[in-house]
Amino acid sequence: MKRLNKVLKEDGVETDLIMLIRTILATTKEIAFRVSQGELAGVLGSTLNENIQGEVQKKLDVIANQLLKDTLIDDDLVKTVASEEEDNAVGAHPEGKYIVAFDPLDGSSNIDVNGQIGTIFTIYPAKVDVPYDSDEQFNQPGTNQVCAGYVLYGPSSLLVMSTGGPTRCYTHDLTHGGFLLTKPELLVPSKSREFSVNMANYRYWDESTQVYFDKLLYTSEEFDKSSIRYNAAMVGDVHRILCRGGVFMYPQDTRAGNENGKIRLLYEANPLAMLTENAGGIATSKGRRILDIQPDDLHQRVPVILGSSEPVNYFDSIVY
Ligand code: AFP
Repeated sequence: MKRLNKVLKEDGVETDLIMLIRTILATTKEIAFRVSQGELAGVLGSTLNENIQGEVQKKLDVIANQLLKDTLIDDDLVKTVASEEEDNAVGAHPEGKYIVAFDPLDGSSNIDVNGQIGTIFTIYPAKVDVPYDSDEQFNQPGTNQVCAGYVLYGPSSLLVMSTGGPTRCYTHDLTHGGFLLTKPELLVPSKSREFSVNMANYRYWDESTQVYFDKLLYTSEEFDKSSIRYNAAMVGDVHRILCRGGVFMYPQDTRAGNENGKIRLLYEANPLAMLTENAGGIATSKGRRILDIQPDDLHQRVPVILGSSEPVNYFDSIVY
């Protein structure tokens, strides 16, 4: 099995980007260790702080955020860092070549129940025409991403990543400490009857979204015998979809603050959309390609549907 470094070199990834990816992954290995220690590490439970989204931060989130932030700020290649857990972009090195955004622990409600969680990251080229410590560094569409990936802390730690080419899956080999290529190219089948959606939000959805689900659940023959699989961790749901197909959805709803759904564009929707597209799936928001959205806020939320092309297109044809 090939090591990550070798694969990246064979893929023609430039050396600086490889170095930066290695820096991020070294930190995720430390996070993986702490996650695996569970309660023994004394890091479960909530702190009393709230993050920018008004959510109570979990201790492990805070630690993962600090680890990633510190390592990235130390790296000369990095100009700016953004995180789900930071109100604003954090300046690192004015001459840095890249900017990095991350969700340190996606699915944090799963931390205390030993459920699936993961770190999502995305790398863009730095802008030269705006200050190095400004949020505006990240006002770039997802099509500008030079690398997107996640590390899933499950029964084994997996890295799923694309540097513009195929979406590849690597497994963390504890015997030598590196990531080994275990699925060279993930391919999302175009059809699937599996759905990842929080159905308890049905009453808050707009009429056309409800109509779609009514068809799906009660009348559509095509989706007869469909199944719901929902993790409350987008990273885990998207991983299943990348492995065997399906659809992840988080539509907008009428609850205060959810007018654009819940999923953050920069460090959730965009990297996971790039991984999905590069595995042959599609990812849209209100009928538009997610990667084409021009962001206007660091913590912008967007309605999301992504995964197998046929059911995603079917949703968009009914709702938009
Ligand atoms: P956190 O990273 O704050 O845990 O948020 C997770 C998430 O954004 C996404 O990963 C889940 O799919 C979604 O929230 C779950 O939201 P609901 O609890 O509203 O279903």
